[in-house]
Amino acid sequence: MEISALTRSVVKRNHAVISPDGYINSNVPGWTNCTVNVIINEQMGANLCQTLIKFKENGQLTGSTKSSQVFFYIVCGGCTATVAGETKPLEKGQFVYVPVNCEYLFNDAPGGTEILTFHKVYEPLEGYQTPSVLFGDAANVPGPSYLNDDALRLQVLLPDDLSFDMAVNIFTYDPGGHLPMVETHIMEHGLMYLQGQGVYMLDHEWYPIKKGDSIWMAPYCQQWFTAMGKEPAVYIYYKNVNRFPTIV
Ligand code: UGY
Ligand code: MN
Repeated sequence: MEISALTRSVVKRNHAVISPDGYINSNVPGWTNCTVNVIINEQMGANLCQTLIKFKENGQLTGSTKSSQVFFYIVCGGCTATVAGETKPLEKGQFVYVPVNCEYLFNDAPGGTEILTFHKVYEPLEGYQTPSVLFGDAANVPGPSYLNDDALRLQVLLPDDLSFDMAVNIFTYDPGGHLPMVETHIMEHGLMYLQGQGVYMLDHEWYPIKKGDSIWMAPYCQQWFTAMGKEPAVYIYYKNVNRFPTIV
């Protein structure tokens, strides 16, 4: 028998593991006929926001970005996205990057469609233009091996271009594949598992993780992962990049 007093979720000073069993929905103005879970945001101590939206019948998201850019990724199902006047159908694995000060509408989504979002306050860079709207498809993004390890593959979804101050990547680990070292870095992460399972080490604590789970890693949260099970483990993750790293 499951016991409802237990969860794998934890929220700590410099990391969090959020499993879907503890989701409580938020009402977001303009996002209608859908459930919204704010999985990571500044209330937690983070500098990013990550949400998961699940559509019911006739769900839609309308609004406009302000000082934050938003990356929308179709986890399952599909929809029609209209961003800055450009309309495209989106299905599983496809995405759209919505820059600051930009209107958007997501509709025509069958019930059960899930969209993951990453939000970050945009930091302009002198001499570079603010990025424009970008539609893409993870299926068309190459996944070269990571640090010469064929058990690990990394897909970089946004252009490697200084005008962007956030990266969104998909990391695939074959069973038994693992990060080649414990990472200790200033960049922050938000992530969600799209497939598989494994064990994440965060700040020297060990967590079993599986599809549907999300993780927040604050700057300098030490991190390592190994995939377990019979299928590759896959997560999509956010990282802040390309800006002067300190005010000191
Ligand atoms: O890009 C990264 O820092 C990545 N290797 N980190 C991670 O997957 N935890
Ligand atoms: Mn990292």
